[in-house]
Amino acid sequence: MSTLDFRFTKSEKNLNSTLIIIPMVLLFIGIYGGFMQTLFRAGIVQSDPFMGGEYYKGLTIHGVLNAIVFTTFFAVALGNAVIPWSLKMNLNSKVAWLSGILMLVGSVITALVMVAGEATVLYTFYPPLKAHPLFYIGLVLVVVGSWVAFFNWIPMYLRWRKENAGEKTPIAVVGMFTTFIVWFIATLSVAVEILVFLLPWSLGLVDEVNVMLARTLFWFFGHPLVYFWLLPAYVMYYAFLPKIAGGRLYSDMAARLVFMLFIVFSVPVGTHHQYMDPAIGSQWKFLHGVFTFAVAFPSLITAFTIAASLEYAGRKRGGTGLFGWIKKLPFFEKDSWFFSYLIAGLVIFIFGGISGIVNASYQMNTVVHNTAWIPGHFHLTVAGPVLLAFLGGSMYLIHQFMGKPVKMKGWTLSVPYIYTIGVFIFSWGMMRGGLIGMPRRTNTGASYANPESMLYQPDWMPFIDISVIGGLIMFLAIVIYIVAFFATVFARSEATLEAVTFPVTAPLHDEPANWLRNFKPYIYIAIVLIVLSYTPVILDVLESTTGGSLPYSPNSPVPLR
Ligand code: HAS
Repeated sequence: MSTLDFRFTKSEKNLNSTLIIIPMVLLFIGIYGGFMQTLFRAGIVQSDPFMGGEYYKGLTIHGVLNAIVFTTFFAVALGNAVIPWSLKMNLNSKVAWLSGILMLVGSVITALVMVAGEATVLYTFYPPLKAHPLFYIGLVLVVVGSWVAFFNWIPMYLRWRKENAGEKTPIAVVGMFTTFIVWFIATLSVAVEILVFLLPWSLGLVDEVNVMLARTLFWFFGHPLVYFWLLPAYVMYYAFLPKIAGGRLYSDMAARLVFMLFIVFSVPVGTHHQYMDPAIGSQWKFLHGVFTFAVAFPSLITAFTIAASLEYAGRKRGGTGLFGWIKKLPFFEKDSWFFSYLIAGLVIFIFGGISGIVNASYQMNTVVHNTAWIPGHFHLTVAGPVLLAFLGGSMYLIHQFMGKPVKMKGWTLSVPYIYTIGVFIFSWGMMRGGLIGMPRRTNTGASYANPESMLYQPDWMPFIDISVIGGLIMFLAIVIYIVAFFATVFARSEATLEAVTFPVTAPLHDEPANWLRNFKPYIYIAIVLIVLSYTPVILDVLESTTGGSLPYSPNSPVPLR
């Protein structure tokens, strides 16, 4: 059966549309929370007119809804879309719905607890900041729901392998399995952190919690989390972008190697978020630093492979000369609106990647850690390439699964370019401010602009103002996107869009690469590296910490009992 003959069931279409639409509403609430942060900092507003509350409340809503909820839903929806389509097999619908319902219930619980001000703990939920037990329970449901989706794909894939022995697994399937293998390994540690430590502590069953151990378990999860965000974008860069650009994937082998390297190196690197933490020996920080440079390598391969694929497309479209092919790419063609989301993200990621390499270097990390440089970095990664790829992907999935024509195509096309201008201005302001010591995440009451605040520092103000301008442009771009998205959702269906299809690319060369066909060896290597790199870290933490901490609230000067 060709992919043209494959049909999604109505139930699959409804599920995937739900998995896109509901988190889009949550994303918008989260982005609104983010925009409010920049206004608080600049002293333009003192309190959120809709949600009220203090700085940590808004920042928690922003981080959790955007970085955890929206991304997890999108990754599941993309997997539910490209895996059945590529393997030409329908999902087990009951299991797929179970996964969706668990995630929806979990997200709604988490969102309500945050809006009620009962979880001002940021997306890292570091103790001793303590949230209401329902916050942790909601997050657990989101994660378990995503596991159920993954477990639903595994038997399909095994059956496909049996029936298609000797055939290469389609690249989009390799990418989605890589995403969820990394996610599954990473979430095991956060499951331990929540179920063994934070939840009993939040329920009052134990008084104290080991802060360093909890942070270490969090970062075991926290760094691979960033690749869980990035990998679905890579699926779209490798599987869709060359075709949308009018060309082919330059090297199928490079793409497969990239995904396998992410399985190997995504996890044993988390301590680079803890370079400045006590309790972990510097030799283990060095080891995690080495692996951090290793995990940048697949992104460097991606830069060259995707650039070569784009050059091939540009030349096929008539481009000549050293750079003449770039002009021929469909940057401003309304029908290629999806291209703009992917290419703008890639351009942003050049700078996100460079700033990541800066963070990874221990000495430079001592300058930028806990400063506004870091939000500058992650808005060039998760809130740049990842967000734009997910927005483009969401529009494409909705258009396909609901059979609706994309509305406001000109505006839809312009969103990534407007957003890119905004995020560059925003991140430049944050990073320059960070370099002169402007801190991140400080709960200063209202703003750095208040001369009575302990953290008032006039030198920071120009950079805060610059980031407000960038934030405003980013917010405008998102408002345009949301209008176009819901205009598409509520548009009249198109009968011609009966069969769902994806712009999957063909490789330029035939490269057998048999050594890249099986996930197992790479999972084994990853497990060995994790054991070698994390056992001494955990032992160090256990040996050098005694007792624990009572809960603490940002609004209370004394620890809570
Ligand atoms: Fe990071 C902190 C190091 C990538 C997200 N990172 C963070 C935090 C987040 C985050 C959220 O070592 C803050 C966490 C917190 O709340 O405390 N990061 C790295 C490194 C990489 C990296 C080495 N980060 C990411 C990605 C993220 C992300 C991806 C989200 C999706 N990061 C760190 C470190 C810290 C950190 C430290 C801790 C800092 C601290 O002290 O707190 C690498 O993976 C980056 C490799 C990327 C490249 C770029 C490749 C370029 C490409 C584009 C090519 C363009 C083309 C277009 C083809 C080498 C692929 C051509 C254009 C035409 C027109 C033709």
